[in-house]
Amino acid sequence: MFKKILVANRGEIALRIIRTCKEMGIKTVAVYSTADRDSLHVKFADEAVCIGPPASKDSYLNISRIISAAEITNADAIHPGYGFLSENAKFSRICQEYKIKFIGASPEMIEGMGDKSNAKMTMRLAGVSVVPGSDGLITDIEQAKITAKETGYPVIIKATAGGGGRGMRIIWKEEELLPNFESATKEAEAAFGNGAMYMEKYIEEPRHIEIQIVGDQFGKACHLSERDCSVQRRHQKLVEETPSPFMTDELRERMGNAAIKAALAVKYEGVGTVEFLVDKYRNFYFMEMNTRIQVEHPITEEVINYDLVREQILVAAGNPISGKNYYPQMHAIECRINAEDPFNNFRPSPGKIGNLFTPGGHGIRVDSHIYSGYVIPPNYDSMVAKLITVAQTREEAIAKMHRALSEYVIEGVKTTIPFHLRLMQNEQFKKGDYTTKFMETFDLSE
Ligand code: MV4
Repeated sequence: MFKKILVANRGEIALRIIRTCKEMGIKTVAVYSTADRDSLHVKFADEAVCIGPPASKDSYLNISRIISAAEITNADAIHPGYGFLSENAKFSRICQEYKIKFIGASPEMIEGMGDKSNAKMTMRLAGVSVVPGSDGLITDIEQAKITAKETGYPVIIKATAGGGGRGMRIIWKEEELLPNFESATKEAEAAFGNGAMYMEKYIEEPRHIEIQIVGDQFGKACHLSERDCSVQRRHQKLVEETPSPFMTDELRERMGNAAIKAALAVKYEGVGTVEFLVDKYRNFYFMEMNTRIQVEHPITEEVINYDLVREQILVAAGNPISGKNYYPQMHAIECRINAEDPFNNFRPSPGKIGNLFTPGGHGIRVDSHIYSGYVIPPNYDSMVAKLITVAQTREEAIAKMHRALSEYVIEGVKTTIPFHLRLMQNEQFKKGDYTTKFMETFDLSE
């Protein structure tokens, strides 16, 4: 087992990882930017190394500084959390070269899954269902026209280096193809340094349902059921829940098997997520594979009673997985509490936290790094807490969430708590009747 893990992240996920390390008897090293010197991850870790100024590129994204911190503290592994360097192939490769275990995917896996068109082809060849469309990349407008006609409008073009909605265009008729192909290519070129595009049939009003998987070094893989992440705004998830209100035992079996097939096809090691789009007929299509621990992992932990970070560390250290699938025994919901003003277009609201009261009681989990007096820096993600409820039924989990949200006091900054309070009372949400289009019509004033 590892003796010392460097946590190459900040905020709640850094704390989350440090807590599990403590429980496993593993020493921890925090790294921090000057903006985070008063952060809890710095206080909770056994050692802490300042790695630079606030800008992410000079600190949490700075590979040489993080490797230096691992070298001087003698860390034998690095946990990257989510975001930052968690899916950076170069970082994973450099860790290998320095003989520091990267608790995440191999560089080859990150590269293979990071190229979305390539990932899709890999999955199609493995027999996982994918959205109909181009065979790999679209290289010119004539090919785009032919493929669109064959696929049938509407179609969607996506940047192969993309993800999170950037470099993506929906096209309803042929006239719109050329201008969108050109602008999306330019956008992708500027954002990712790679303008290559592929094309798919556009699935209208899909649900975003993902399957948690875990694989080991011995060629075994299993699934840990789904999370429904359809409540999103501008590709930012706001609420996640498991089980999905749209799920059936039969669909879970089919999606779980597809996710395992995906994992086995790439010999996946560690915890990962296979994202699917699910249409109203319960057809599902492979979208992307995430090779990291995700923000929303706690809801899975709560319904199957399983520590995913512990599992990540155990698998990275060479331990075998149990080899059985896990099914939700409870219902869990996560609300992402962001320092943003929901009444002002979710505009970020950094600043100093005044009075703070955190909800508690039966079935409540709060993953957060904030405290009274803490200053939320403007340089990073605006998420300040994840409020998770777990109960026997969806109705109870929603009622518990409403109760917890109404107890939560975060003074000094605007937060998304008022949004979540309204969402928990929304009839459509309460019925579980929502798709990725839900937030486009959700009215905060109701
Ligand atoms: C799609 C789609 C409809 N049809 N692909 C958005 C981000 C990227 N991961 C995939 N995305 C989508 N791909 C086809 N063929 C609709 C979306 C999409 C979406 C997907 C998941 C969650 C929220 C979304 C919001 C808008 C569009």
